[in-house]
Amino acid sequence: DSNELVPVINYLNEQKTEDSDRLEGVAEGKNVIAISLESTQTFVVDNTLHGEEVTPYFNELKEEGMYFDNFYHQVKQGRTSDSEFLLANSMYPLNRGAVFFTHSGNEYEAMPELLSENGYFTNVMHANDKTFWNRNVMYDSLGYNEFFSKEDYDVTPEKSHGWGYLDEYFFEDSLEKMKEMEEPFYSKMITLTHHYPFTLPEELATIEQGETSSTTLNRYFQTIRYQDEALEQFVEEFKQSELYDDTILLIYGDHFGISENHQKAMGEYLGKEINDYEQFQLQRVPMLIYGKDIPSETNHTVGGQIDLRPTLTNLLGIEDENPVQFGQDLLNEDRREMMITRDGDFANEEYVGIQGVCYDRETGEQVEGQACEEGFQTAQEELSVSDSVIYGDLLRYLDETEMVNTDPTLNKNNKEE
Ligand code: GP9
Repeated sequence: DSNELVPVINYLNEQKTEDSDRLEGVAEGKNVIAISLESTQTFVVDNTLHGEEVTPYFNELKEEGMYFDNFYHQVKQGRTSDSEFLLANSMYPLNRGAVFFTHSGNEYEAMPELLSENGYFTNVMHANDKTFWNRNVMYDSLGYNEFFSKEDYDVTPEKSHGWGYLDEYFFEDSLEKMKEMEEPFYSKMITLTHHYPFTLPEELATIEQGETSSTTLNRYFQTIRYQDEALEQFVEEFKQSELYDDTILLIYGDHFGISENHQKAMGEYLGKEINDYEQFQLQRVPMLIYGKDIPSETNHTVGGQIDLRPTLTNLLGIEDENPVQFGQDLLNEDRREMMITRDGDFANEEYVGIQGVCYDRETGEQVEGQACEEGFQTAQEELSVSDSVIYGDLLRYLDETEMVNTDPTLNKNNKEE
C-alpha cells in the first residue's frame, strides 16, 4: 500500500542536498535533443591513434559546451535500454534482466510525461525495429508521445550496414523531422552504427584500425570515428538551422563498448596495465550539454546517468514534483558527489570502491582501512531502495503518499487525536 513508499521518500530526503539555482531555467521553453551515443566511452576523447585524434569533432564541440569528464554509465544487462531507464526515471535499472522487459507494466512518473505535461512534444528517434528492448511497450509507460522507429526512416540496403540504418542517414532524416515538429519538443535520438562487433564498410573508414591484440578494439576506432563524423554533419547542420537559437543538446554515451575481456588490448593501447581500478574508470562515458546559453566549461563532478533528469529539468526550469529520484543536479555545487554502479561499487570525490576494495580516486592507489565502508553501505542501501520501488510498483502510490505526507488533516495520527 501507500505506506511502502514512505521509507523510500525518507531515504531520499536524507540524501538530498539543498537545491542550487545554478543555470536554473537558462533553457526555459527550449527544445531538447538528447543524443545517446552507442558504445561511446570517455577513453577515446582527446585521445589519438596513429597520431590522429580518434574523435576530432567531439573534442572540438566539447570545448564549446559544458563537458563532464567524470561521468559514468550505470547500466547492467539491459544495456542501452537501461541507460534510457536511468535518463527517464532517475532510478537504477535492475541487477538481472532488462527492466524494459520485466517491468514495462509498472506505473512511472517519467520525464517524458513530465515534459509533455509542460507543453513538450516528446519523442524517441531510433531506426531499429520498434519492438527491440520492448521499446514500443515501455515508451508508452514512460509517457512518450511518439516513437520514430525503423519504419519511419528510409531504410534501404544501400544505406544500411551491420545493425541497420547508418548513422549519417539517421541523423540526416531525423533533423528533417525535427524541423517540421511542433515546438517545444524533446527528442531522444539513439545511434546504432558504432555497435559491437564494430564493423564498417571499407569506403566509410577514415582512420586505420588499431594494432592491438584485440580485433574488436582495433575496429572500435573506425566505427567511433564514423559516428563522430555523422555527429559533426548533424550538429553543423543544426547550427545553421532555425532550431539552433531555441534548442539545447544533451549528448552522452550509453554504455561501454569494449568489455573487460579486452583488458590486455586496452592496456596495450593506453600504455598501462588495466587493473580493477582502471577497468572501473573505463566505465566513464562522455556527457556534454551544448547550446546558445550554456557556458563553456569542463566540469569534474563525479556523476552518472542517474543525474541526467534532475540536471535537465533544472536547466529547463521545470518543477519536477516526483520525489522518487536517486540522482542529483550535476550543476549543484553542494550535491552529493557519488556515483553508484549496479554492482554496488561506487565513486565519490575521494574514493573509488570496487568489490570491497578501496582506491584513491585520483591516483588509483589502494587505500587501507575503512575509508570506503560508508560508501559501500550507502551503495547497497540505495540499490535496494530503488529496487523496492520497481518490484513493488510503488510509484502508483505516489499521489496518495504525498497527500498523507503534506496534508495534516489527512494524516492518520492527526485524525485520531
Ligand atoms: C538496439 C540498440 C543497441 O536498438 O539500442 O542496443 P544495445 O545492444 O547497445 O543495448
